[in-house]
Amino acid sequence: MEKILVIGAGGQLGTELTKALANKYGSDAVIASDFQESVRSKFEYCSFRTLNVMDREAAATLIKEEQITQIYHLAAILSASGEKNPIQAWDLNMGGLLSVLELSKEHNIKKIFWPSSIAVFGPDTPKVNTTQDAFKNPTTVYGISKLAGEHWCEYYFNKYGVDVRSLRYPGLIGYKSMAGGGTTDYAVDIFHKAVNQENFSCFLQEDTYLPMMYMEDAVNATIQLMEAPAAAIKIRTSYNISGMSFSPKEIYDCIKMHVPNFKISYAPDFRQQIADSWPKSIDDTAAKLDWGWKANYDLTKMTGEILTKLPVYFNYQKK
Ligand code: NAD
Ligand code: AKB
Repeated sequence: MEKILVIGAGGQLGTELTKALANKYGSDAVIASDFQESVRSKFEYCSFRTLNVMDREAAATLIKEEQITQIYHLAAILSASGEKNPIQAWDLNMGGLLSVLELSKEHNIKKIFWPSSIAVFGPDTPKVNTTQDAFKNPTTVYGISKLAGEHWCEYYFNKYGVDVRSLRYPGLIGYKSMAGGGTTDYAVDIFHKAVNQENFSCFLQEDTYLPMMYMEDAVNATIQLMEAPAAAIKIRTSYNISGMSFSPKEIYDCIKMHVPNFKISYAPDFRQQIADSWPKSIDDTAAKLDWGWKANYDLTKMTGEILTKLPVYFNYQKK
């Protein structure tokens, strides 16, 4: 039987991915873990263990005790938080990954998933339909850690046969969990303001295009990648995947069709520079060819779905 450990399960992605894994493989097959005990209540449907990924001994004990066969390692400090605490971001993003890779080698873990990001690209990368192998000169500590992490994954695969798989996620947008510490977070926050009939102040300029993806597509891509036969995974750094691309003005206009009184203003801050260094859109031909990836959601379909489901999910009262 598979036994899947999700590290950093309490965050924006883990909240939804862990549930999808439990739905697919059964609740008994999934252990959610996070260093924040406070997220335990999100995981009433499966086991939860408090784990700091930097505590190698504790992680090794958990892996042995629970006979873990797969690891999804999600714990990281994202782009905007990383610029405030660069050394801490490097320590967690690199130290956590290296620890998981070593443990996977030592304990013969069958498969590992580790997310990379569009943050591996930099200001000199061609911005439109950025290709898999486009030039990369990341300027954030987050992007540097993801680019180095991609190469560590490839190294462990080539040198030790560790079956580690990875996706370069764009900004992820879902309605079941809040985003925190990233540059794309505005595209999650804007929906909460809209359904609560509050004005939204955007920290990016209105014409800042970024690659984005609906959470359901991201979760499906992740499970599809992990289910693919090993021989189909030809890229062992990380795959580009694409969902949609839009600017703050475009998502605002789309929401306004459902919420006519919704108002936005723009107050760009330090995150503008980060956004300006990233691609506007992504070419994901390799993921399509190698393991059949295809996104299901565009901006219109995602917006309609979130505006319907978010108020019910968070029990927001109509004003
Ligand atoms: P998040 O910040 O919402 O969640 C991270 C989780 O990790 C949190 O619950 C946190 O408590 C936990 N954590 C932090 N330090 C830990 C530690 N030392 N030990 C154990 N747990 C720890 O992040 P997210 O948005 O869910 O992102 C998950 C992964 O996906 C990250 O690797 C991120 O880089 C990647 N990613 C996310 C996005 C996005 O838009 N959300 C885009 C690209 C890549
Ligand atoms: C961030 O904005 O830092 C993340 C990402 C694109 O990696 N959402």
